Order: sequence, then structure tokens, then C-alpha cells
Amino acid sequence: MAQFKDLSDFHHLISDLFPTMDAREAMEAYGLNEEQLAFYEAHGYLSHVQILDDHQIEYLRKDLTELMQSEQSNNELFYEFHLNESEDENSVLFHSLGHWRVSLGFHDILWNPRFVVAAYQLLGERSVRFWHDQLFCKPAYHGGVVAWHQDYSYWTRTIPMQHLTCWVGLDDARVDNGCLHYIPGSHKWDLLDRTNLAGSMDGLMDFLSEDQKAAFESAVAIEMPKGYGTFHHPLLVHGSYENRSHRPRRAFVLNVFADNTYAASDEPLLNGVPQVPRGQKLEGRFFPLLYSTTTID
Ligand SMILES: O=C(O)CCC(=O)C(=O)O
Repeated sequence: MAQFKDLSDFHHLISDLFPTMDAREAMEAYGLNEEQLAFYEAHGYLSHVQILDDHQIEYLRKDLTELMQSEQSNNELFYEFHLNESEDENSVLFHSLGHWRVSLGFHDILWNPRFVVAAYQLLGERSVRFWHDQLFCKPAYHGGVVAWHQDYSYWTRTIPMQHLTCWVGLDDARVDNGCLHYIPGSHKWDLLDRTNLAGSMDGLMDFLSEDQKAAFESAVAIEMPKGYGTFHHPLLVHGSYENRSHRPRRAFVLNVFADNTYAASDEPLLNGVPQVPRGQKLEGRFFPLLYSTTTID
């Protein structure tokens, strides 16, 4: 893993892990088709989009191993670092934010053409700006849950709601190792209260109507090969169960919003990031533009 001091200084690919392409070439090579876009619109998610090849998976796995060392808990470049967010040693959930500043691979993944092109299209062909990254890793046998939630319930400090999440597995994701589950169509629900992310699966149930509870009977398990990504809407309800298998379930998440998103609070938006006054546009060092419409006109 590269030992740069703070990779947020660089708003472009640094390594040769991903190909350098202009916006048009990237769209021609990796653009989503009409059917995929219509599926996202109807269901609130789009899964099975290839994001990484085998070499890129191996590279990111090596970086991940170093990022998960306990010494990293002293690294102030992370926005958050939890060796076990659940606080129960029998159900471990490693969770971090801000590792794009620390690791070359997790920095460059933000500019991966396969990712940025899909994000641009799913945001309704609007320029894509980085919000933050996340790692969610569950060790074999005792990996913890991620409670049912809507992402935007944690993000109301940024407006308007024009956000998008991409989850990518670094292991094959299956029901037995705690893959993501979605409630299709829940992106059309109103914003619900936020719950504790780790610990218990069902905190959200207290806030749901009977019809909404019934929708959980149609939950979909997102089983995907490693290196594939699933995109979801900021209101889509999702969560994941324990890892009961002998395999780890390692994943990273990229959270973006359309350009022209603003701070809705005077509180710091992310730990260690200078405060952005309420009403000011999110841009600059910590919120780089990843794919711009102007470059493909
Ligand atoms: O990795 C998981 O199990 C949960 C991920 C998640 O909540 C998200 O992608 O928003």
C-alpha cells in the first residue's frame, strides 16, 4: 500500500490499476443499457454490474488487509474507523470511512471508468461528485449484521437528496456469508428515522406501517460474484445478515451525489473535514468531481 501522506491532494488516477479514458470513451466502453436504467427506476437498485477484474480485486484485497490493521485506528486521515462497530466480539463488523485518503487502490477506485459511467447514468446524466467511501467487512463464522436502513437517513446534512450508493464485493457474496438484501420498490417510501447500523437487524421495524412490514416478504438477496457491484437509491431499504460461512465477506461502498449538492448544517460533515457553512456547495479537496457532463458534450 502506498505511503502517501494524504491522497485527497490528488483528484485523478495515480496508479495504473484502472485505464485512463476520457468521458466519451468510458461511456462507449461501459455505458449501461436502457433495460438496466429502467430496472433501477422501477426497483430502486441495479445489481450485477462488473466493476473490477481479478487483478484489481487482488490489489484491493492487499490494500484492505493493511487498512484493517489495528494500528490504523491512530490514523487521523480516516473519517471513521471501527474495528468492530457492533461492540459484540461474537458478531464482528469492521467499518471505516475515509480510506480513499490512505490507500492507493481505494483512492483510484473512485475514478474507475466502469464505476463513474454507471453512476453518471443512474444519477440521470448529472455530473458525479464524491461524498464518501465505506468498508464493510465480516470475518468468517462471526461476522455481524448491518441493520435495515435507508442511506439518506444518515445524510440529511446534505441537500437536496440526489445521492447514489455503489456496493462492491471483494469476495463472492452469498446468503451464507451475509450478502446485501434489498426491499425492492422501497425507494418510493418516505424518509424513515435512522437506526443503529450494527448490533440488531430490526430496529427499523418500529417506524414502519403494516404495508411496509409486509414488503419484507419480497426481500431480495443480492448474491454476486466478487468484483461485481450493486447500485442503490438513497431511500431504498437494505441490510445484511450475519456471516455464518467459513469465508470472509469483504466489501467496499462508494457514496456519491450529483453536482450542486449543498451543506444543510453548520456541523462538520465528516470527521476531520473542514466545516462547510450551511448553504454552501460541496466541492473542493474532499468532494472531488469524478465524472463531468461538460467533458462529454
Ligand atoms: O455491506 C453491507 O452489508 C451493508 C452496506 C450498506 O449498508 C450500504 O451499502 O449502504
